[in-house]
Amino acid sequence: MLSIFETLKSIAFAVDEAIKTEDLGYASGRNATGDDQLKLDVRADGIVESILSQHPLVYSIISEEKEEELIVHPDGRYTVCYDPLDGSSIVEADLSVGTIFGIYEKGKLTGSGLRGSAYIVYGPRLELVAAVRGRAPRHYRSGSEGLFAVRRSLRLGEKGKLNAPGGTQKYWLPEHKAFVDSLFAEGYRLRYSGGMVPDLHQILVKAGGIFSYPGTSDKPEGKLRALFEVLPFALIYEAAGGEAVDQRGRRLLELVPSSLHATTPCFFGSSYEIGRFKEAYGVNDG
Ligand code: P6P
Repeated sequence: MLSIFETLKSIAFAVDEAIKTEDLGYASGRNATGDDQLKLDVRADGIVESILSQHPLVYSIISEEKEEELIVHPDGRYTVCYDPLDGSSIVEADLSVGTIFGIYEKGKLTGSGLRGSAYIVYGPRLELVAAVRGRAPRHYRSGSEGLFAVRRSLRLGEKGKLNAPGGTQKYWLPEHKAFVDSLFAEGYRLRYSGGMVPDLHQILVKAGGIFSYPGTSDKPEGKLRALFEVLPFALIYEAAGGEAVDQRGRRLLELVPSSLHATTPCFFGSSYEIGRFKEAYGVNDG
């Protein structure tokens, strides 16, 4: 599986170039979830597909931008689910965005079938974080030493200072608003850009805090897609010593998504903040 991570570096370089040069207008189509597609979404999806589909260990690839699974190597071992450019709509504001990968055992598209995950951050620097289940995430940073030359492990502390509350506040459930406000009353800092990858990356790099995208009255099952976005980050957060749960306090890595493009409420963070979430929602350990 580690050799699949190697291909992500060439994906990172190619998508980073596309972000800097592609037209930011809309393409003609919509993705599988019904979102309008930007030309950049289509371009990034094509780059990921063309590079990943060459790797012999990859049995199939499933893109957030497409409805169906694409079988690429019948003898392959893994299915890679990916979001080619998460947060693409904020590129127009020149904010950081990312690509997210989940590497699942062939035919096991569930939390327990996830073997490894990774994400790329297209920001002031090109960064990559990758984790094999149960081992600390590795953080690769680019700079004067070269592309992804600097490496370190990522570890979450018991408690942080950052609060990244997603979703439209008008549609939050009362218990969620009370929870978010209680953290701000404790002095937590608001850190939310609307880009899942940089928002979750910041909490990991700053070693603590919480990111939440709850079920809301307009989106009871949340907005973020389980296979492409939520489960890959759940593996990374648990591997960094944090927790990743749904709105009933259940581990997201025990989730069995109901469909390829199913969404789920999600809470990622250090253990103190997840404990506070469980108190506020009146849930125990799932
Ligand atoms: P909201 C981007 O569209 C995205 O899928 C994630 O990157 C981000 O965390 C979320 O949506 C933002 O959604 O409803 O808070 O604007």
